[in-house]
Amino acid sequence: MKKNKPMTRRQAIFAGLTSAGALLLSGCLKKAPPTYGNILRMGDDLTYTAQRGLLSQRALAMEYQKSDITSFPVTDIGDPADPKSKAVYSQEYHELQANNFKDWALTVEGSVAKPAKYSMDALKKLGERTQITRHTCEEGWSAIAEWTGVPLGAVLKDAGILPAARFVYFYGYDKYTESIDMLDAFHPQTILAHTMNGEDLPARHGAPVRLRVETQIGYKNIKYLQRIVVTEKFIEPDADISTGWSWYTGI
Ligand SMILES: Nc1nc2c(c(=O)[nH]1)N[C@H]1C(S)=C(S)[C@@H](COP(=O)(O)O)O[C@H]1N2
Ligand SMILES: [Mo]
Repeated sequence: MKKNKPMTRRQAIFAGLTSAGALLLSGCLKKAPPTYGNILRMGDDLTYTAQRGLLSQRALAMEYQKSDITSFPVTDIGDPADPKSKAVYSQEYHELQANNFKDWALTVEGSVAKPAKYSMDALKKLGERTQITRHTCEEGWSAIAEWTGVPLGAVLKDAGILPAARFVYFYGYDKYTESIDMLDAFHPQTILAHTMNGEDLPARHGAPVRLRVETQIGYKNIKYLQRIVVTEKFIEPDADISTGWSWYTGI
């Protein structure tokens, strides 16, 4: 809190509520968590602070056996390849899909020393991890699948992530966006998945690449990935926040 600047009501309540969390975090989280929205969102800050303080960066989400794999519904804002879909239709995505995504490349830019476009082959050279995990949607269903992909941390390292970087923003062809912080970005189970249950990622599950972030709820797992932007600042409005959902949804 800066001197001579009166606390807002929200800051005062937040400061009081999270003083235990703040003490716990001193030395382990240098900067305050992102704050946004109104007083009703106060619990989000508390959740973020508490989880960031209590969870080790390496704590893994539960992994399952092949025999646990279930059917997997499709839920999204619409198919970016379909002009009649309720999502924003993307001519570019439509054409990439028609050519089986051979010309697809993921843009990585922002707070990185070497902004680049990664082809699927270039991405795959950076590493691979396979995990069988449970996806939990905020709408009340969950499903288990096996995901194979490239650790996001390996991609960020390859692009030369700069020391001041704090957040990673993701943009999908359907104009969906998501963002996560560095603890989740470098979490070992956070992968850019290109394979689901041993097959190329099916179109409606987000082909050719989607994010899997197993430490948060379903909507963080952005599909139809087009672009990643590394930032030093928390940018508002994020899709979650502008639609009334929490930005941080740790499970
Ligand atoms: N690009 C994009 N990604 C998205 C969504 C979306 O609408 N667009 N929906 C999210 C939500 S709410 C969930 S539950 C999962 C659903 O993934 P699935 O369709 O593979 O089941 O994707 C998430 N990622
Ligand atoms: Mo969801």
